[in-house]
Amino acid sequence: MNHRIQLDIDELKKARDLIAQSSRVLIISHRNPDADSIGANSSVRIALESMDKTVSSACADPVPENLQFMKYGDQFLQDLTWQRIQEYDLIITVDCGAHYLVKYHETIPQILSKEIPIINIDHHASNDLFGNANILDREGASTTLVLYFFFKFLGVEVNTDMATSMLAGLYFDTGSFKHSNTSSEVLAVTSHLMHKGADYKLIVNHLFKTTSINRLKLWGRALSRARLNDKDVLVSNITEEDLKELELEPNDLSGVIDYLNSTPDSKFCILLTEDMKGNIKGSCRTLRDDVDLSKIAGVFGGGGHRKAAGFTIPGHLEEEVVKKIKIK
Ligand SMILES: [Mn+2]
Repeated sequence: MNHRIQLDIDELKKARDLIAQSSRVLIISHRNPDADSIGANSSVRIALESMDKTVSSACADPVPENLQFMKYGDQFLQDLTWQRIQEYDLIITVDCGAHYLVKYHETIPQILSKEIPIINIDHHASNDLFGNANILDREGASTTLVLYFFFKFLGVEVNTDMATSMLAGLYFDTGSFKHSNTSSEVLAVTSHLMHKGADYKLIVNHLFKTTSINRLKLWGRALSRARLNDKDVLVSNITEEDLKELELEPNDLSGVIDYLNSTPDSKFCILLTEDMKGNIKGSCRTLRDDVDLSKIAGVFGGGGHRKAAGFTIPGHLEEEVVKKIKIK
């Protein structure tokens, strides 16, 4: 795939005006944040501070420890109230592939009412344009790649810390430059970010070389349970019991899906995980161009991209259910 980022010029201008009119900005990453969402938040925050704005970062879920190496990665607000949010005159959401991934609206519905204007910056096919301005490329490799061109439009100079945060997002969302979204543009921007001082080694050490023995064991369980069902879907699962035994969290499975998604014999792969909160999380990946996983995940109320998507449904991975949905 050799996609090039295309952003709507009217939306860019709207966003620029909203930023110009603002003085206190709240940047929100999606629930269960990943490196792209945190990298985007960090780089937008640095950019806005260079414009003398007062900025806070927020996420409804805690920032995983291995993402806190990015500037401001350890300074995220988690609990918010409407009263607190009203201190801001602009909200920017980053990498939120649909409005509900903001999560705060579940307890603070006003947050998405646009009473405080919203700039929605994202790269998911599933984005439902919930912002006053929507800076979006539905086929972009990462939100930080979209930001690279947004900053260019705004005339913001990329400094070293921004470059590291932006490259972290790009590195993560391209599966360390292995996924099919790794275009010539991705590599050109990567080169430019490294030229700007992005710390590639720091990124690799935190996003890839962070594996504990128990984590390897968990991955081993996920890999050894891989099976092809009668529809040529490769399926594996991890239960709450697995996670408890190894004293790990669902986040510790991040990355294993790329190994499940390396068999050309399967149409797509799906990893079902109990999230320890009474839900089953499904992560789907495919190598094929003729499968649209965002649609398949959509059937279960989830979303994402054509080649990478996910969903969450309430329930447990009981033997009976596993049989019924033919994943054995
Ligand atoms: Mn992303």
